[in-house]
Amino acid sequence: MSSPHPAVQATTAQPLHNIHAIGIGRTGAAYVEALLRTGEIEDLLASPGTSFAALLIDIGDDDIQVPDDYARSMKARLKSRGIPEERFHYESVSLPVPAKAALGKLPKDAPVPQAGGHIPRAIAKAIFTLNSEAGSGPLDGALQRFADHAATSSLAATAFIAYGLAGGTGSGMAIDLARAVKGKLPASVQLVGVGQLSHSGDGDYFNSAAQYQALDAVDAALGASTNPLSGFFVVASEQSWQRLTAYTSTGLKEVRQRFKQMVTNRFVADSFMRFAVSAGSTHLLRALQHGRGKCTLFDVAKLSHPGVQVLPGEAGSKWDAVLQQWIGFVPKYSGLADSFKTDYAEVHVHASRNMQVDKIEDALKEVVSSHYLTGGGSGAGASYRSFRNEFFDVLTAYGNVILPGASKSDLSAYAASKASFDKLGATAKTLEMV
Ligand SMILES: Nc1nc2c(ncn2[C@@H]2O[C@H](COP(=O)(O)OP(=O)(O)OP(=O)(O)O)[C@@H](O)[C@H]2O)c(=O)[nH]1
Ligand SMILES: [Mg+2]
Repeated sequence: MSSPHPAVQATTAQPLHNIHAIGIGRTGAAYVEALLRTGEIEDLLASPGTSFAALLIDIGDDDIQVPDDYARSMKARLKSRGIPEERFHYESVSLPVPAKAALGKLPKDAPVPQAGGHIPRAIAKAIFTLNSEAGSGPLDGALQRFADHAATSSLAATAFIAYGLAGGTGSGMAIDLARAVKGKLPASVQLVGVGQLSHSGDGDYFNSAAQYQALDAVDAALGASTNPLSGFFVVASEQSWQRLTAYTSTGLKEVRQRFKQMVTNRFVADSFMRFAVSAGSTHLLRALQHGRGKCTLFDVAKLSHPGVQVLPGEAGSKWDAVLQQWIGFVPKYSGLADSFKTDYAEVHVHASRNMQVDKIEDALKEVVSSHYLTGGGSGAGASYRSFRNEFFDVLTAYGNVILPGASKSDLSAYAASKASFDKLGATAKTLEMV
């Protein structure tokens, strides 16, 4: 699927910008997969001098196989379009869980987890260290090859490190990995973190203890003198989950739940990466300039889902009412505490041409400004920008709401995740605490 949105093709109007990505764990894999699957990167690689490096790291290989397939077919597509294959580098690394003795100092009663299940953060971190020995560790080699490929292009670039904040594998490794790869990347490549928040359909992962520690680790890294990150996007998935699951109750419960999880996470990851590469990454670079060393909230506010609440062919007035209703839900599901205020907001609306895009833009501006901008949007220096894109699916509308300047305590998930952490016993706490 490739977006018909014309700005994507407008690569001659602005300097080219390369995008690279390292995904860790299941969520990280979805972000890398988004770049391999949606076609925008492929179009970018048609220009001489560009490059794209992708690296996937996980413990176990359950969540690596599908992106591996997409990488193989992307290589084939590049070949069929006559695009030099050497512009694209892809590698996936599946790490084993070693014997307990190899994992360093752990509490005596700590169970050794199974690859494929949740790996506590401390164990993920230990596995990272074990495989990162300079010159010989498999991760050290993979990071070096990733960086070497990024260095084959002299264009400015952004390399993402993407992962799920609520998991253990990605969140336990991400910051150490950021430091390790930063030391290998050329100065022309900035490193940017992307951490996805859990949502209320996530079962045990929802506001997990790991998420509390993960947010602490991001906060600490951004504040450190050795901060390797030029920005950090916290991606909120709750509204996409709510929009898919509200009013849908057919199907077998187990199957339905897994399917909805997959659809939500793919939608959110695709939306983020579509934003990151759009308009030659000029939107991404502008948003990062407003980051001010804090987190930038990226809320994928889904407003409609095909065939839910409104059916194809139903009157436009019904569409309008549903879109307005879900715009009103933005503050409820954004993941930001009510007290959060910032001086800049930008919103990217994606809707089909038969929806009333003006009305969507106006309502989003009203809701986002009044809730989050200093002085309700009229404060000194407060600014709001809106962009519209035509979406290929005529029954889907969503807005990416981008709000920079958030600290961990501005995220409602922080206190909720801390409450999960506080409930753990001493051993479990030690295992998530790094
Ligand atoms: N159920 C489900 N959840 C997903 C999927 N893709 C991403 N997630 C999200 O994954 C988050 C948990 O983090 P993971 O990415 O699974 O964690 P991990 O880095 O693999 O770490 P582990 O806990 O060790 O497996 C949850 O908040 C989910 O929303 C998916 O396809 N299915
Ligand atoms: Mg995992």
